[in-house]
Amino acid sequence: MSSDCLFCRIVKGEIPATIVHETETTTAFRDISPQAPTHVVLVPKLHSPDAVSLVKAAPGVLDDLFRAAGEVAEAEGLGTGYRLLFNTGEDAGQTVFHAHLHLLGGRKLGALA
Ligand code: DGP
Repeated sequence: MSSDCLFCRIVKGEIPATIVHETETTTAFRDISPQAPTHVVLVPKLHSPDAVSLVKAAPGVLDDLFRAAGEVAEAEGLGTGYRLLFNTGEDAGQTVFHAHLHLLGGRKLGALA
């Protein structure tokens, strides 16, 4: 946990967020700036700056994130499809340097840029 990391602070409950799912290793909450009718961010409770660092530090946690994403997608009724993505690094548009998996759905999604 890092005291100056936004997502660590959401995980700890210091900053409010709409939590939709929680497991031993993962917290999932609605994105503050949704890009689709359903836009949930799934974050490991363990601080790691991006997904590749996370898989090196704690490989099982990545499995947990994807499992939790499937559970959220089912709960949100996204049976016709959804997108899971990690922005990794500044050029990919990553703005919060605590690994997080975006789950987007609820509309037809366009091609990736
Ligand atoms: P990325 O650009 O991949 O680093 O995604 C960061 C996401 O985090 C972005 O879609 C907006 C979201 N976000 C940023 N600050 C907050 C916040 O304070 N609360 C919530 N719920 N989401 C946030």
